[in-house]
Amino acid sequence: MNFIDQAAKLDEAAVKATAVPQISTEGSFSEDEAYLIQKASIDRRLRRGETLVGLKMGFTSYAKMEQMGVHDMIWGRLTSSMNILNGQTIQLSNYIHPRSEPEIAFRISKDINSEITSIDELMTYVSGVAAAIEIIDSRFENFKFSLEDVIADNCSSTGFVLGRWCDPKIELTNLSMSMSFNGKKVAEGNSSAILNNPWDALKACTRLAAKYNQRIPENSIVLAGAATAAKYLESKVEVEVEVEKLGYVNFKCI
Ligand code: OOG
Ligand code: MG
Repeated sequence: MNFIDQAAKLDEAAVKATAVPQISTEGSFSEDEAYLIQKASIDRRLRRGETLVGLKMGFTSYAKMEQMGVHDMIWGRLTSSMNILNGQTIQLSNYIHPRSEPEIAFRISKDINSEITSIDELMTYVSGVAAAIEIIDSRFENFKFSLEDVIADNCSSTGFVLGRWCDPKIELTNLSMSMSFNGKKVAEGNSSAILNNPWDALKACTRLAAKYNQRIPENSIVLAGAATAAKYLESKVEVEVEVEKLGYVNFKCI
């Protein structure tokens, strides 16, 4: 397994919006090797001038694990080019087979360099929480992958949209979360589907980031993972996510 070649293949697949075969069909590789490929592909983006703006958690809800047939938490990196503004329009031709999903985002107020196990302590590192949408676009054909494949592919990340920042003291359990396409509900869930409490997803993120020597920088964001299954995007659709108490966030597709 040549990490650099695999990273280049996945990065080019994203740039060209063209799917590639799963890496696992060439032979088995470990989770640690998958994270090395992810890091090498993100390093290519950073060399092009993008900056690291956050981390994301994946498969923190059963709805997502069931949809994708993968049963372990994963984490990936978010870069500046993935940031889509609230209300912005995206062009679907820039993507392979994009899907969107409802999320909750945390805004990190000071560097996190090690695992933080207490939610009270974690709260001292967070200056805001927001309703968010993640756009995922697996670089693998048919959106099919093994756990190692999807880790190498930076957990399918391609975009994220943030709503308005809210007080982090707002209770994040048991909030209804829904996503609609042109005003029609396409996914409904609850924030407690995210590891029973989205703060536990941030806690898990501090553990995994520390394990892989990834600092969670001041002013970066962390996505907790989707509460519902993701839905394929279509042209002329306005996607809106509502999280109870946190409000609305949206983007449009052409
Ligand atoms: C992998 C990304 C998972 C989440 O929120 O669970 C994820 C995928 O579903 O392609 O972002
Ligand atoms: Mg997600």
